[in-house]
Amino acid sequence: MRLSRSLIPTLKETPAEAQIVSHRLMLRAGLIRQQSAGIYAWLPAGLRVLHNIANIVREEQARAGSQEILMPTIQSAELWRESGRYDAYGPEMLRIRDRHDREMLYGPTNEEMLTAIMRDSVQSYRDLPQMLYQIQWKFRDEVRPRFGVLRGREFYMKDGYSFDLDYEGAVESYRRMMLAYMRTFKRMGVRAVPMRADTGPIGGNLSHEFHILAPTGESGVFYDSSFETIELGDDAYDYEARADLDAFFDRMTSLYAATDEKHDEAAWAKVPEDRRREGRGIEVGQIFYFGTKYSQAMNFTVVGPDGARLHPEMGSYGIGVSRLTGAIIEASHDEAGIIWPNAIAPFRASILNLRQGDQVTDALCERIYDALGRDALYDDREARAGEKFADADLMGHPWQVIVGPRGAAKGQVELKHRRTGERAELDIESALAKVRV
Ligand code: 5CA
Repeated sequence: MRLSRSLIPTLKETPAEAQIVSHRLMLRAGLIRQQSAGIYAWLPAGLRVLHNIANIVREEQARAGSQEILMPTIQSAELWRESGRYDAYGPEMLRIRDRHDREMLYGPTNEEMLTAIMRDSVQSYRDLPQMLYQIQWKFRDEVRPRFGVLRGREFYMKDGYSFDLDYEGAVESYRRMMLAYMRTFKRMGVRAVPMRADTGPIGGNLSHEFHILAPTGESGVFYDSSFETIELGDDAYDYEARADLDAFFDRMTSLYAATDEKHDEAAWAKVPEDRRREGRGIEVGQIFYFGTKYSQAMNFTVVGPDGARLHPEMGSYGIGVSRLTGAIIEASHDEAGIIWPNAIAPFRASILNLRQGDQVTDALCERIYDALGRDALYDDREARAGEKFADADLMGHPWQVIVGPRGAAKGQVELKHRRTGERAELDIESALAKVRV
């Protein structure tokens, strides 16, 4: 994209309303704009980030055997009365009436809807197990929306659901998702630690939250420092081998890690003192096993192998896709701005034209821009070099291809790596080769 023709409205000033660094940087880098409390519009560069995150989620869900669907954001109150959650959910639920005075709501999650879809479509034990997910907007009327997209009211979530015939199958699905989550976060270039967690309004008695460690996190967390160094999303484990899923789960859960709600002083005391870490985390995902809670309440049964009807065992699995954009920035930035992990960055490189209007410099920039295509953001604005440098650091693309008239005359550019700050004078082909890796 050419910056001169793009809506990437960077800001020099720090917006007064933003209390934490990711919110400030998302506004300053022109990724989002607030529309109402906790409700944001995603501008072109921000939407690229959101799509990059969602696509990694998609690929890893597919590898784990989950099928993508899309359910509506608006749901009927009737559905939620079946499970008893319409009243139980309280003021966090946005309730709406249509023109016929029918009670509707903007979905905060979709356990009821998918249970009803399955009830209509699946009759026999032969149709199970199944895993399905969607990536869709949710609404929760949070008491205190804050920290930008970290705690929004409207937010983008991956919500997945598993249906199994028995407890053993449901545990396998749960472990399968834990492995998928760890691979998902690893590919995003962040470390997320699985922690024993409370289940809240979703229900059930087994749950893990996945936390990116950051001092600005809303949750207090206690964990074994081994989580700072061990391999978290290992490729060696095979989804089709139950023993692998069990071994991975044991590895992840044998080391202590819990949120403050689930913190257990007796177990904590057994962690060697020099490995005890107390800190803060941003919850970027949560998985739940809740058995037959919804299949019973909503009377979803299948005919079992012996002819008797049984209630499928369920779990649900969330990832905060929009929250991740902020969480990744909390974990990866410096004084000058965002430092995007490669897989997430809106563009692989910024091209900085330091002498806009100079024939040789312009021609070289165009050549590089042609070669990189949609992976590059070309700063072709009539602006001072200092401004271009500052904006490129703020926007945080992994590479900056800096083109000035002196280098251009020799067919050379300066290549800067955003994360390390390393700079090198290179000919164009070598610079392109590095950016493309
Ligand atoms: N039904 C289950 C799993 S599909 C569920 O709703 N789980 S959840 O409540 O834990 O939400 C899943 C993820 O969505 C959370 O881990 C978090 O990363 C994200 N999330 C939840 N509330 C918000 C919010 N207000 N703003 C941004 N992200 C949120």
